[in-house]
Amino acid sequence: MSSSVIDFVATEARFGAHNYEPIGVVLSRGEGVWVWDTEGNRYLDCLSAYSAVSQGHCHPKILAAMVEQAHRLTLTSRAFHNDQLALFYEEIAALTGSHKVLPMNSGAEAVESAIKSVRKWGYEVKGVPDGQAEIIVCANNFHGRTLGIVGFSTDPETRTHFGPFAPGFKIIPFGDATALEEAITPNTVAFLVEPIQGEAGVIIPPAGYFMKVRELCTANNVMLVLDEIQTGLGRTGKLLAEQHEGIEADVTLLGKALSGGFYPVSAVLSNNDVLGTLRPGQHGSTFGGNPLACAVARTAMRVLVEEGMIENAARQGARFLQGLKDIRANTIREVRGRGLMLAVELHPEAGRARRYCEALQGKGILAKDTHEHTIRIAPPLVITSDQVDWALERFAATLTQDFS
Ligand code: IF1
Repeated sequence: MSSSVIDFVATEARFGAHNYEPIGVVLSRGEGVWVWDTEGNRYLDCLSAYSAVSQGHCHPKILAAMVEQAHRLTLTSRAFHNDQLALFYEEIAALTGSHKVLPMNSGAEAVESAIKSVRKWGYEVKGVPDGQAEIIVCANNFHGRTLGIVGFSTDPETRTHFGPFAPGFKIIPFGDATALEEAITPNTVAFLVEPIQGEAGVIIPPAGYFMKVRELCTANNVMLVLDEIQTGLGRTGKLLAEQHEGIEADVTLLGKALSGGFYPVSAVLSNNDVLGTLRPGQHGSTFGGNPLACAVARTAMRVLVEEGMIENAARQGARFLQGLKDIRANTIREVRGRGLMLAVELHPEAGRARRYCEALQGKGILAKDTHEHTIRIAPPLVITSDQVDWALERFAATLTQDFS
């Protein structure tokens, strides 16, 4: 390592809260699927900033939109109208088929906003007695880091010593429709769930699960809230992961790739009157819906569609998944994935996934472990067949490597 790398790492460690443990690479430039470190080494990015950079690093059209808008107007607050918000609403509604939009910034804010909205809907429309609203969530969920959200996490690392937490959440197993049926009461206002559990290790629910979930929610007047912050906007090979299940959520949450990684932009979308319960002054955000965010998001959505990234995610995802399945290595326990949201789960005896990620780094690939034994793979949706094959060669070499 050169002295400059040591300096960046040491300085971060000296001044920063140690709430991350990054792989020892200092990145300074990105273009498409590639990133470069401070020493000029090139890597294929198989994390895409946790799926936020789906359109590829520094996409030229999103960059141009951002720069152009930054020259004109960046922030007005919602105290005044701006000439980008209406266009953002129109375009995101047309893309997703939603009627109402609430713009926020981070993913966690979108989740919090949805929780507030479905509770309000529960009291004012469904008729739940005040203070009694229940929201059902799944074990091993990941919806963000705010207090409200970590309060219903089941991951000890995420929640320990951050309490006390807010009541009103019931936790059931993921992929178990009977558990949902049993958990619903007259006070249940919503079921909040990821279409595919990301942090849990890319867990795909059994076929038919979401059909049954949809039926149960409709029958019991329970809002189905799908957290598509990671799965949405093409990541799984469809615009929304719900399309794989043949269902429609009542409330859909988007974030991450909504800006192509340029800026935090998130949104709550609803196809009924959930967002309609919010009146002036009852919810908001200084930055939510700002013209810079809207201009960036409009272009991020446009290039996703115009440049065929969603279809490419389906095609390259299938190629990547098959290629991973074809690797004969006794380190591999299971390979999972849909579109370009992939994971390799290692046998516990193979050692920590982190070591494999470090070995991949040495071969020019950046990937991220999740939990002890799973390597998560989520490259930008602009990846080509040649690049998938290039990556597969390196995954094969790494997964067959003997670390003992
Ligand atoms: C971290 C995982 C990914 C999310 C879903 C909401 C949010 C996220 C489904 C919150 C955020 C991130 C954040 C990052 C790790 C990460 C992650 F490993 F935890 F699961 F992407 F794979 N809903 N996911 O996945 O969005 O507020 O961060 O904008 O370290 O917290 P945010």
